[in-house]
Amino acid sequence: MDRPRTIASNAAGLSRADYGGKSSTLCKGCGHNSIASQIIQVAFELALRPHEVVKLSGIGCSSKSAAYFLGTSHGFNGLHGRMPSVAQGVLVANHTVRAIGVSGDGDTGSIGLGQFKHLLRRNTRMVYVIENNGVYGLTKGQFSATAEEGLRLKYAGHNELPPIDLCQEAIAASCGFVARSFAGDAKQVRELLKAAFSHRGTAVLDVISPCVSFNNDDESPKSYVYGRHHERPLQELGFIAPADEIVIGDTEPGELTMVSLHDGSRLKLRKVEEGYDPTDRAAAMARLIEAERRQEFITGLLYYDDSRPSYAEAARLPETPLATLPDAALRPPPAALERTLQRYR
Ligand SMILES: Cc1ncc(C[n+]2csc(CCOP(=O)(O)OP(=O)(O)O)c2C)c(N)n1
Ligand code: SF4
Ligand SMILES: [Mg+2]
Repeated sequence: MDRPRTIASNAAGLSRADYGGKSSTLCKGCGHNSIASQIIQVAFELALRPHEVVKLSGIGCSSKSAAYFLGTSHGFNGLHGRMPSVAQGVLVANHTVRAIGVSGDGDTGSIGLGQFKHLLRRNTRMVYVIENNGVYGLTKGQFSATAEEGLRLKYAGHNELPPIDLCQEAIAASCGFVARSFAGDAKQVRELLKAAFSHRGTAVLDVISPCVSFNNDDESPKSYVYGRHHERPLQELGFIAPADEIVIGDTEPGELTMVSLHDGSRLKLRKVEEGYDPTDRAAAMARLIEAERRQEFITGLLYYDDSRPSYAEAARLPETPLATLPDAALRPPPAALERTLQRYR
């Protein structure tokens, strides 16, 4: 039962501290720490009930960071690159829990790329955060699949291969919520996270998250200095929960776009880049390819489409989660099997 609300507590009667986790053992200044703080803040602001949340991760410094938020929620730290399979299992067993996966660019873009693409294809409802630093931080800084071609780093040397853009991969896989952000832009990360929790299917948030130990040279596109100087937001974002609806009487025609989210909340997009339409799939892909060519770092809501059913909807999972159905419903008696077999005899 929810606790009564006090000034420092949210609608679930919980304080921000109730959403914390263990103390971080990551390097001081690691972008992943900042993302963990934003997850805590967003879970507090959305008044998520920790026992209704499951956090999932693979292997890497990024995947370790799931221990640093929502300490009383459910959690499963899977194998490297296999978080999507674990998430799928969890969400088939109980599609009513709120799921957040935290992964790295290696975990998602290198070893886990196939798993990532199939999760998006299924549109399993979860927030999928990629903490993208272009290197395998945990194993001492080798280039990952998202490292820029030609990048030279002190420990990893020279990268000969072209990068994989995980937002392009997500759009190609028909993901209906694709966003990019920067760990140094806390407000944008928060607004996108809130909207991601309200999405119907898989919501991908690719956050450039500098690795201060192995990929933070000023000229590296995944460093703090580069991000601060080159971030080019497509929109200014504001999340509006259903209960806040009353405050949006001030829309300015032509400047604001409202994106209606699945649960009745909305994302307010104030155009920064003239003419950018996040609902145009081909244009979103073209803009990402253009950004890559110009070595630009675009952030914001890149693509949005709420029309695809989630996996639970497409698979017609019963309203009551499979995990809580009684044995009688899950295990039909031998006579039921016999009746089914009769049809094939
Ligand atoms: C099957 C398997 N292969 C390789 C490894 C070694 N390994 C552990 S973490 C990691 C890469 C982590 O990189 P990333 O996902 O980008 O996370 P980061 O540490 O950068 O946050 C690798 C290759 C492993 N644990 N398991
Ligand atoms: S090695 Fe890099 S990714 Fe890992 S904790 Fe340190 S700064 Fe973060
Ligand atoms: Mg990494």
